[in-house]
Amino acid sequence: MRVLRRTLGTLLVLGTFGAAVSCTAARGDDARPGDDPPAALAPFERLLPAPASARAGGPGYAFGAGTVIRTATASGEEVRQLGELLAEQLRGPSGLPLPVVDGVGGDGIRLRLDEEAEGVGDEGYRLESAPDGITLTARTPAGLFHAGQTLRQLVPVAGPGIVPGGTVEDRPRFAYRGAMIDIARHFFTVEQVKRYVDQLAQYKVNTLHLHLTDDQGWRLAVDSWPRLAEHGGGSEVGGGPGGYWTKDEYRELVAYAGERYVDVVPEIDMPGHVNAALSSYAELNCDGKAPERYTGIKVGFSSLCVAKERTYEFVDDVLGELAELTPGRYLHIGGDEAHTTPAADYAAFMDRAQAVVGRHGKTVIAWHQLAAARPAGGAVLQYWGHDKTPAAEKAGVVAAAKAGHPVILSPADRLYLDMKYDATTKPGLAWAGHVPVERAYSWDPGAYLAGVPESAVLGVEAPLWTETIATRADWEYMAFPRVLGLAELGWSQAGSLGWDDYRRRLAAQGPRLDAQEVNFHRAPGVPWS
Ligand code: TNX
Repeated sequence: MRVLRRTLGTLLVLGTFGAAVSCTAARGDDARPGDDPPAALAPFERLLPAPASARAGGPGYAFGAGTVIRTATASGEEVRQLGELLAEQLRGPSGLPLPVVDGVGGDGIRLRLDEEAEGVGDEGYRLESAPDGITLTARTPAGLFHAGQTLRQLVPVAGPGIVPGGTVEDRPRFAYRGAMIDIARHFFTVEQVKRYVDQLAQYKVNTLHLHLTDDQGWRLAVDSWPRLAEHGGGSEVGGGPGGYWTKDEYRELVAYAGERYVDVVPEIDMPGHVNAALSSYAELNCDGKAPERYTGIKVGFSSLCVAKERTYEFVDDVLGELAELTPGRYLHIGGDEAHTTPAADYAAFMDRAQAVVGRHGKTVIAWHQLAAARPAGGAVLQYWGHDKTPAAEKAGVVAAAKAGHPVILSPADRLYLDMKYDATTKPGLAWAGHVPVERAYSWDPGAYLAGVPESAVLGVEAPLWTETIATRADWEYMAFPRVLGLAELGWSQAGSLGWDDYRRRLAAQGPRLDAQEVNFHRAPGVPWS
């Protein structure tokens, strides 16, 4: 009720693509500008990622025992299912039944698919809250899903009560907003990854990159080369048992992510990072001898045998099966740290691997080392350099971007979730330095690489490498809260970015993360309640 009284009749404008402009009345008379505790943020002010525009005003909507979620029959089964998912997410501990019913004509939460809706793009939406209900409008089901996630943030953590009156108009800055999890160095189950998908999707992250293979383990069953998973899956860093996903498990994860509008980008890392494969099949080795499985954390020592034709049969079989399992448009073929592969061999190998991806109807993503070889038409480069990356290496990426290759930005000293926050962080590495929460957030992807215009930036991604991460608790501790910054950098318009505003909105997510039992780092500099 306090929130309602506070926002009634006030106007808060998170200026369209501009800095937050708010009238102090929206924060309550007792608040001093600049130092409000997080609890003082009204619902429309605490949205994360920051929306393109939000105006609180007029009386709001009170959820009650009679509240229903409405979808138009004409919108089809997908929107209805989306309604069911939103109902499940909103029910929480509130005990409200929130049934999903046909027809958007009456009171309640209305999910309106409107192909003509203006200004929302493919993934954007409008949310309007008034006493007779809350209307979510979008051109696509993905837009409706994101609208629903915004609605979740407008209701109290304990479950729906009152949503203040107002309007949010919103759309993403970048199409690709990703997080990567490495299940090769340490094995994680589909259930654990599903939990991450839920955590990410609520902040409008729309891509999950799975690092499925590396020296220490091969994690996906391949019918034509069964020993990859059966033998190559049976190891991990530190000597644990490892594991692998069956094809059905992988499909289940892809479907689960899809229902949350998260695309899966699978990665088979080649021609380096392949000890698990080499160990599984002697014939993949130039000398015909299979090495032992590997459980350490060195990188850059293994390579497929570039000269052998059998290597390309392997690549074709593996990528073919993977393409068939993957509805998304991308296959990631790694290409990083192939330190034992001579440059000419590397380029020759990548030419053929890229062609295989194309033949299976997919688009290549590779780590930015591909820029030093010959990126195929349409190939996307994932940049993982950092402030100390040599200028010549950066220049190669800039040239590729100028030649039309979209770039995904994953600067290691900003977005690598395995970098320690500071010297006291127990898990993690520090080769790219320490990455405190402010550093992870405070940069502009549209202006990051000199010479790469915003139009060449497909988006941003935060990888989590797991050499030092073996448990869900450590995974969450390293990802949260930094991955929320990634979400905002990917979604929010440039003018809405700003650490001082962000850290207060981040603090306001604390109770939500607590309610979801996320083991997050209560980083200093954020006014957690
Ligand atoms: C670099 S990033 C790697 C990974 C490591 C990571 C550890 C990249 C493409 N290669 O193999 O796991 O550093 O931070």
